[in-house]
Parts: sequence; structure tokens; C-alpha cells
Amino acid sequence: MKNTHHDIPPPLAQALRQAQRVVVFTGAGVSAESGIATFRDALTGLWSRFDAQALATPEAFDEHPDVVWGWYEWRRAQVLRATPNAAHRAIAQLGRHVPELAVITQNVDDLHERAGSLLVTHLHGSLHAPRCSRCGAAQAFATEIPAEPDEGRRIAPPACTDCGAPVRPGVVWFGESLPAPAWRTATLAAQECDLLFSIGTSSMVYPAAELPRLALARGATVVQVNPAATPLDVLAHHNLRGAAADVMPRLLASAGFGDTDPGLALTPDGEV
Ligand code: BJW
Ligand code: ZN
Repeated sequence: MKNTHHDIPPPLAQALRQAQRVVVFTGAGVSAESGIATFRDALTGLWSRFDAQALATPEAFDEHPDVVWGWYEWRRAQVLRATPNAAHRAIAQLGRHVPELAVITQNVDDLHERAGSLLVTHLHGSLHAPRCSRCGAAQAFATEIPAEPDEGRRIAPPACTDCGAPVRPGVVWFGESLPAPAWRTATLAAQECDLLFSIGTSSMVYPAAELPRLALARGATVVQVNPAATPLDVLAHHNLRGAAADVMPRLLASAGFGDTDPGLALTPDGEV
């Protein structure tokens, strides 16, 4: 039987070859195969008695700063140990084949950058940019690499070097505004693109989930890559069901954007 689930539709391969402006919009699923739990699966193991949606709020940090800081230190340690996967690498490679590529991510890790993507916009901040919860001053971590904090361990946040208030993670919590420059970059890119990929996101968190809709409203082709159904399924032109690290390299190959690793340069007589 033909493996239709994983075949890339020829019209999509052609759209990719012809695209001038491409947006890659990513969520936690793109980092899943690097061993980083997705947001809605993040609280496994000893964290399972907490609810991610309740922890990722300013109110949770005010009430239980040691729980929230401990959770983020645990996640930061996980990200520092992780490496980009084939999806991050394929996206970086795509940037070398299309005239314009904007990577817009909801992720707070830095795996797109480490894979070599150049223009990465972070809508929900970063695990690696702590700041004061009162005066906003940028802060450094006490330990650059957390000492593999135990899962479920409470850690008191450090005090701001300027004003003494608790230091918080540099991420965007529920009820907070997205960084205005990042949101502007993202909406402009979505409105001006001809092809948008929505990869590994549940399409449930707003305003980020508006981006594919903005692209659709301007006539762009919207492609979703996700092993599960999401609210975007009914709107997307193509739903590629599967893991990002599996689908993205095939997608590039379907457009003829094969492996162009400069490490594999040909010698004059054609040998690798
Ligand atoms: C794979 C895979 C593989 C697995 N390959 N795929 C009611 C209606 C509408 C909106 C609201 C509402 N009530 C409140 C709101 C607003 C709220 C919101 O959207 N809430 C909804 C949940 C209902 N939004 C906000 O509050 C935003 N701010 C805002 O609106 O400001 C204005 C305002 C001010 C005051 C009051 C009200 C409004 C801010 C949102 C900030 C989100 N921040 C977080 C936390 C960041 C820090 C951290 O990481 O801890 O960002 S929440 C969390 O969700 C995180 C993520 O970036 C974001 C998106 O999650 P994502 O990436 O989609 O992950 P998952 O886990 O949900 O999904 C993973 C997907 O991958 C799944 O689909 C899998 O199938 C798939 N997958 N393996 C490919 N191998
Ligand atoms: Zn301060």
C-alpha cells in the first residue's frame, strides 16, 4: 500500500519551489524530537501535580515563585542539554533555498538559532533571558548551566541586582502582552508571505494562532505539519500528518532542496 500519509502533494512541492516569501511558524512540537516536552505535555513525572496553564501566569509566580522558578530552571537545563533535530535543520536549510524566509516561533528554546536559522522571531520570549519582575532590568543567571535540578524541585528565584525584587523568566505568560516588535514583525511577515507553514503547534494560544489566519486572508497557501488534529485543520490547504523531523526533510526533498551541507562539497572529479 502506498504510504499516502507521508507523501508530499506535488502541487505543494511546486508551491514551495515557486515561493518568494515563506513564513515558518513553529510551536513546541518542532522541539519534541529533541527531547523537550511540549507545553501541554510538559508537566510529566514529578511535575504532574501542577497544571502548565496555571503555572505560566504572573499570579503563579507571585504566589509560588520557588515552584515557578524551579520549573523554569528544570526546563532550561533540559534545553541546554538538547540539540536541534532534523526539523530545525530542514527549516534552516530552507532559508538557503527560498528568497525570503521568516521563522516565527512560540518556543522559548534556542534550537532554531542553533540549527542555523538566521531570522528568528520569538513571540513568547526566551528561557535564557531572565529579568527583574519589578524594574525589568536584564539579569544574569547565578549558574550558567543549572546543576541538573531535580524534577519537581522548588528553587527560590535570585534577587534583582538593581532593586532586590525576585528575578523572573524572560517569557510571556498568559494575560501578558507579546513583545510589540516581535508581534509587528510576525504580522507583517504573515500578511506578506505567499506560503506559511504552521509546524508543531496546537493552534490554541492567541494572538499567535492568528498568524496562519492573517496569511490565509491575504491569499497565501497555508500548510500544517502536525501528527494530531488542531483547529487549523479545517482552514489549512494541506495537512501533513506526522512528526516534524520526519515531514520537513521530505518536504525539502520534494522541492529538490536536497542536502546542501557544505561539508559534503564535491571534488573536481565529482567524488565526495
Ligand atoms: C508535534 C510533534 C512532533 C507533538 N512534530 N508536531 C479565550 C479565548 C481566546 C484567547 C484567550 C481566552 N482567554 C485568555 C486568552 C488569551 C490567552 C490565550 O490564548 N489563552 C488560550 C489558552 C485560550 N493568551 C494570552 O494571554 C496572551 N496574551 C494576550 O492575549 O495578551 C492580551 C491580554 C492581556 C490581558 C488579558 C487578556 C489578554 C499570551 C500568551 C502567552 C503564552 N505563553 C506560553 C508560555 C510561555 C513560557 C513557557 O513556555 O512556559 O507559551 S503558553 C504556551 O502555549 C507557550 C507556547 O509557546 C504556547 C503555544 O503552545 P504550542 O507551542 O502550540 O504547544 P502545545 O503543547 O500546545 O502543542 C504542541 C503541538 O505539537 C501539538 O499540537 C502536538 O500534536 C504537536 N506535536 N509532537 C510536530 N514530533
Ligand atoms: Zn529590579
